[in-house]
Amino acid sequence: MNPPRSLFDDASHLESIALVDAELAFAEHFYPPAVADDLFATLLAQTHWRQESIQVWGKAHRQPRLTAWHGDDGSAYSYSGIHLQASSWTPTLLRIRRDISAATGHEFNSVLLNLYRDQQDSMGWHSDDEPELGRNPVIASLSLGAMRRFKLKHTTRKEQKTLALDLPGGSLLIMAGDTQHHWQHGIAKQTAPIGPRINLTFRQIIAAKP
Ligand SMILES: O=C(O)CCC(=O)C(=O)O
Ligand SMILES: [Mn+2]
Repeated sequence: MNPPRSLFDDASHLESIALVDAELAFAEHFYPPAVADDLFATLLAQTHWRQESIQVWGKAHRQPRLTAWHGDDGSAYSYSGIHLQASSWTPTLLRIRRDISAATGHEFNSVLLNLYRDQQDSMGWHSDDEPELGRNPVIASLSLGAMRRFKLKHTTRKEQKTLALDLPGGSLLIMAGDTQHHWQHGIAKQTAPIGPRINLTFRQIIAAKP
């Protein structure tokens, strides 16, 4: 039997990013530009994008982006009062999942797609720490389309500077280990006009909610 491949030791150009209380790896050119552009166009056109409403203090707010959730049959996911039933895998999503699994040695049974239509779309500070993801989830985040700035801030150690990572189309960011216990991440709105960006976060849901 082959030993499991390390997250940071493979031929996929993933390089470790040093950050306390976190395990991060980044490949700026996981896909070459032509492939990334193709995947972006296909996903933009073929995805059934929805604008969900989340509950904050009992009040419904429309999310400032569009989303879609795909995964293995029967998988479901909940956050901020949204319950998403997975749509099935498409050939494009299966292809990306296969490439990311080959590069990381990790399996993923679901993917959340986010479409940031322009500079006004965003994602607030959060950790991906839902119980369904298990204790130390490996989350693989592929970016396509326009480059946006992804920020990470430590939740308790104020001396830790916020880390800003520009995520260009075709880049892959892996968050693993105890990253989700100590850091929040998000994508802020920006003033400079920018075109659409799609982000896919591949996740492994370990248990169905009762
Ligand atoms: O768009 C991104 O880069 C981040 C997406 C994200 O954090 C999420 O889907 O949980
Ligand atoms: Mn996240």
